[in-house]
Amino acid sequence: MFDKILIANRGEIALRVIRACREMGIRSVAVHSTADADAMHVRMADEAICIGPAPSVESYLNMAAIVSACEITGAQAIHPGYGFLSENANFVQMLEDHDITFIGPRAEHIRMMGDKITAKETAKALGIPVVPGSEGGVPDVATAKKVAGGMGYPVIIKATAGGGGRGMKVAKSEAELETAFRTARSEAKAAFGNDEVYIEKYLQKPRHIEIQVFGDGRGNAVHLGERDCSLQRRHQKVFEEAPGPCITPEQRAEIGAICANAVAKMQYAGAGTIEFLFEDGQFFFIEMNTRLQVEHPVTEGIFGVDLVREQIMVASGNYLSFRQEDLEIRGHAIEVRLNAEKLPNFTPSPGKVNTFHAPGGLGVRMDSALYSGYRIPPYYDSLIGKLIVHGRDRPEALARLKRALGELIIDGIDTSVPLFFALLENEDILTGNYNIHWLEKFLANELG
Ligand code: MV4
Repeated sequence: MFDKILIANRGEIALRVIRACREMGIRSVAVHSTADADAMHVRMADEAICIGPAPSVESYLNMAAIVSACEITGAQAIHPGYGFLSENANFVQMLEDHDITFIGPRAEHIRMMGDKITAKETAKALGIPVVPGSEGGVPDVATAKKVAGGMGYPVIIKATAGGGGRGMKVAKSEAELETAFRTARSEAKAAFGNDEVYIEKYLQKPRHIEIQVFGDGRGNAVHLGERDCSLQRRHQKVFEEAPGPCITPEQRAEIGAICANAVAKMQYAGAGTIEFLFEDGQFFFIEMNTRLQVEHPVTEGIFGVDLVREQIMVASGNYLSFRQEDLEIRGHAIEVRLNAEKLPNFTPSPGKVNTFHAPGGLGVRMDSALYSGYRIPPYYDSLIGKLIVHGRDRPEALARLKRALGELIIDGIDTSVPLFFALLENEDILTGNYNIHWLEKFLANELG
């Protein structure tokens, strides 16, 4: 086992990893930008090292500085958290050259899933149901028309190098196809330096259901059920729950087994998420994320496992500490993302937090790097914490969420908390009756 791990991240996820390290008797090294000298992760880690100025490209994305920080402190492994370098195959290769262990999958799997066409082909070959669409990339408008005409409109054009909603265009009819195709291409070129696109049948009212998987890199793998992350605004999740309110135990067992088998066959190592669109009782693969996700705590809540501990165990060469039959769902968990944003336009609201008081009590978990007197810097994303609740069933989790939000005090900045009070009054939310478009419509009608 490692005796020192460097955390190449900041904020609540850095704390999350430091906590797992401490429980495992592993020393932790925080890295930080000059803007984060007073950040909580710097205070909570056993050691801290400054890796550059405020902009992320010069600090949290600065691979050479992070490797140097490892060499100086003697850390044997790096946990990347989410975002930043967590899905950067070149970083993983660089660490290999320096004999530093990356706590995550191998570079080949990160690269494979980063290319969305290869990801889809791999998924399909492994028996995962995929969205109907083009065979690989679509080189020109004429081919696009042939492909789209063959499967029927509407269609969606996506960037091969994209993901997470960037560089997508919908065409409702052949009349819209040429413009959609050309726009998708040029946006892909501008955003990713790669203009390759592919086409899929556009699903009109799906839910976003993602399956948590875990492999040990030696052909053993499990699934930890699904999360419903349909409530998103501009491709940012705001509310996530597990289990999915519309997924039956039979559907979970079936898609879960398919995913676990695929991950085992790939010899995938560590935590992963297989993303699906779910419509009319059917799952359609869209992407795989090769990292720990922001919303992992809802899965931890219902399965009672520590996913970060497991990542560290597997990275240091251990087999998975649980088998599929050991994993049983208990109750229901919900996470809400607390952002430093001013409603109704979600304008970033950094600045000084005069008072921070976290809620507590049975079934309440607050993952946040805030403290009273902390000044939120303007350079990074607006996530300032996650409130996760667990209950014996969904109604209990919802009631607990409302109670916990009532105890939370974040004074001095604007936050997204009022949105959650509004959601908790809504019949569709209370019954689980929502899809990927629900939140945008709600915001346009109720908060606009
Ligand atoms: C789709 C889709 C409908 N049909 N693909 C957006 C993010 C990226 N991960 C995939 N996305 C979508 N792909 C097909 N074939 C609709 C979306 C989509 C979406 C997906 C999940 C959550 C929120 C969304 C919001 C708008 C569009």
